[in-house]
Amino acid sequence: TVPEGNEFNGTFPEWACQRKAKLEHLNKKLTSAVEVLQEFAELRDSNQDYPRALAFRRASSVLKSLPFPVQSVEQLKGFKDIGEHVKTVISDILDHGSSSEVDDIEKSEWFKKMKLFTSVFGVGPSTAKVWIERGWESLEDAQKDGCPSGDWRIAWGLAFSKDLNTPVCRSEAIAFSRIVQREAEHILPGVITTLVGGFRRGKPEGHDVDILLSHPTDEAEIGLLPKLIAALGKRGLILIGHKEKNSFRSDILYQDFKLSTRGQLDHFEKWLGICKFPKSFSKSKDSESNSEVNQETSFTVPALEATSDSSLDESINDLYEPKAKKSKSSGAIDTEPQHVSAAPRDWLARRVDLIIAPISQYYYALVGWTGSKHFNRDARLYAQKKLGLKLTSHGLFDLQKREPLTAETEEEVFSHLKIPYIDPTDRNC
Ligand code: 8DG
Ligand code: MN
Ligand code: MN
Repeated sequence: TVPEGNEFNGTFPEWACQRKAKLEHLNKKLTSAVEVLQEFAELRDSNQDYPRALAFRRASSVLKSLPFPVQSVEQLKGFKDIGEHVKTVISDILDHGSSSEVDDIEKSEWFKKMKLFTSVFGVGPSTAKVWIERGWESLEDAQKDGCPSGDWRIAWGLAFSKDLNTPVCRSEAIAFSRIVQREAEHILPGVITTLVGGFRRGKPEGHDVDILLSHPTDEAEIGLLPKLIAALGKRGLILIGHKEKNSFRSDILYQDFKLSTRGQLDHFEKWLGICKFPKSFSKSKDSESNSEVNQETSFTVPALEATSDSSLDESINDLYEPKAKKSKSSGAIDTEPQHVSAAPRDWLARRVDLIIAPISQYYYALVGWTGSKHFNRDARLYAQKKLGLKLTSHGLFDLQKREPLTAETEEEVFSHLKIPYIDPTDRNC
C-alpha cells in the first residue's frame, strides 16, 4: 500500500535535527536532483544568504528521512518544507524519469566551470566567478597564471588538484587518525583524538580528514598543536598548512547573533592544510572497513590500538621504523608548490583539518564538527527559534540569563536541546 503523506506527517518531526537521516535512503534519485538545484542556487547567489538554496536543502532533507520511496507527489501533501517548485521537479522525474530544469543546469557551461573551480582548496563562489569573467575554462588556465590571488591555499590547491579531487577513503582517514593519536599521545598523554566530519557520520569517502583533539584536563591542550604539527612534519607527513589561533572571546558570547552562512565558522585553534599520505594508506584492498562494527570503534581513536586491517597496520608501522625516510626537508613548508609536484612520489596530497578544543567546549565541538552542515544549520536555527538559545561549536548559551549550558557528553548536548539523541550516522540530513 502506498502511504499517504498526510497519513503520518503529523508525527514527522518538524526539524531536520530531530529526524534520523541515514546515508542510504529511499529517495536518492529525487534528492540528487534537488541537490543540483540547491548547488546552483548556492553558486549563483553566493553573496546573499542563500534563501533559495536553503529551501532546496530543507526539501531534500525531508526526502532523506521519509520511510518510503515517493511514488506520487500526493504523498508529499502537508510537508511544509516541500514547496511547489520542488513538487514540479519531483513529478517530472516520477513521470518522465528526469527533470529538464535539472538537466539544463547540469549541462550548462557556467555550472560546470563553477563546480570545477570551487573544487579547488580555497576557491569559493566569488573567486570562481572572477576566474570565469577572465575567460578561464580549465584549472590549467588558472595554473598558468601562477598563484592567481597570492592565497597559499589556492596555489597549493591548484598544484595538487588531481590528488585533492580524488576522494579520501575510509582506510586513509583511519590510518592517518591513528598516527595523529600516536604522536599527540606522545606529546600530551591522555589526549582525546576523534575522527570527525563525514567519516564520523559513516561516509565511505570524503573530501578531507577532520580530526578533533582535546584533553580531559582543561587547558592541558594549550601548546599541543604546534608540537603535533612538528611531529607530523618529522614523519614526512606535512606538505603545507597554516595554523589559526584560538580567537574565542567570552565577552561576545551573549551578543545576539545572526544565523548566516558564516555561522559554520568557529574560533578554535586549528591547522588547515595538506598532508602527504603514503599511498599504502589507501592500498588496503578490503573496503569492509565500512562495516558497522568498525565504524563504531574507529571514531575516538584508542591509543596505539591495532586496526582490524593488518596491511594498514604495516603501512602505519613503516613510518615508525628507523629506516623510514626522515629527510627533514620533506616538510616542504614555504617552498613553491611547483617544485614539489614535479618529482615522482609515493604519497597522495590530502586535505586535513586538525581542531583543538578545550574539554569544556569539546562535546559541542564534537557535534559541530561531526555535521552534517545542514544538521548544524538546522539545529542552530531550532535552538534559536524554539528555545531562545544560541548554539555554536563552542557551546549552548542562554542569552537572557547570560550563562552557558555545559555538557559532559554528546548525549547531554542533545538533552539540553530537548531532542532525542541522534546517532552520528543518522545525521546525514
Ligand atoms: P566531506 O569532508 O566528506 O566532504 O564532508 P564533511 O566532513 O561533512 O564537511 P567538512 O567541510 O569537512 O566539515 C566538517 C564539519 O565541520 C561541517 O559539519 C561543518 C563543521 N564546522 C564547524 N566549524 C567549522 C569551521 O570553522 N570551518 C569549517 N570548514 N567547518 C566547520 O563546526
Ligand atoms: Mn570533512
Ligand atoms: Mn573539513
